[in-house]
Amino acid sequence: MNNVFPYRLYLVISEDACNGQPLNKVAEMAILGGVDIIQLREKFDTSEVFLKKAMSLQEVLYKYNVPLIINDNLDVARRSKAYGIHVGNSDLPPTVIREGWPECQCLGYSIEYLKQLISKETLVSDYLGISPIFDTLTKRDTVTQWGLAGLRQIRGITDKPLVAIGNMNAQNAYDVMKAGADCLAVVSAICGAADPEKAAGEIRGNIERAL
Ligand code: TZP
Ligand code: MG
Repeated sequence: MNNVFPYRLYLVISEDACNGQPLNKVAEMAILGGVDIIQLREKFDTSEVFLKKAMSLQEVLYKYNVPLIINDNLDVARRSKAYGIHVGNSDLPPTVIREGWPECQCLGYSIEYLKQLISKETLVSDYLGISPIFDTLTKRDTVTQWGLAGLRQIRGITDKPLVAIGNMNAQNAYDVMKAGADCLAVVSAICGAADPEKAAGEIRGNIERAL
């Protein structure tokens, strides 16, 4: 945890993940339930469509003072005046993002290999996504399934804020926090829930219990 990343429950949202419910509505309900940061992750949109969704989502987020992170699109991140950007191991490297977007306030970087931890890319990042903790249907092209043991190991190596992702839910939230996560990132357990506010509230409650 630090001033740039004091967040505990991170919603990673896409239109597809919302099962036909309007994205902005799901985001708003999730915020009311306890989500305190949101990433818009649209892997298949054109930049124009992605930007439109980001600008529209910003109207909701400004109302609640919740920061927006854009997944893997520097142009959309800058143009939507996002708080920051999240990149994976095979995306534009964090050092390049820093050069291309000096005003970026929050840069997230996914850790898929242990060797990434001792790198310039990790050094310039504001938080690390530990990806994935558990197997998930939401993302199939993963490398290392860290599990709780892997998360504990990483906690012992770095002081950077750690965001756990990959099948995070109300059942495992407490244990994942106790294993060293600072924040949990969630797609389906909130976006796919019949009541996203209630789902977020249950996860948030178990996070708070572990602090
Ligand atoms: N990166 C690693 S796992 C994952 C991403 C984007 C998907 C997590 O989705 P879910 O539905 O919360 O398991
Ligand atoms: Mg990527």
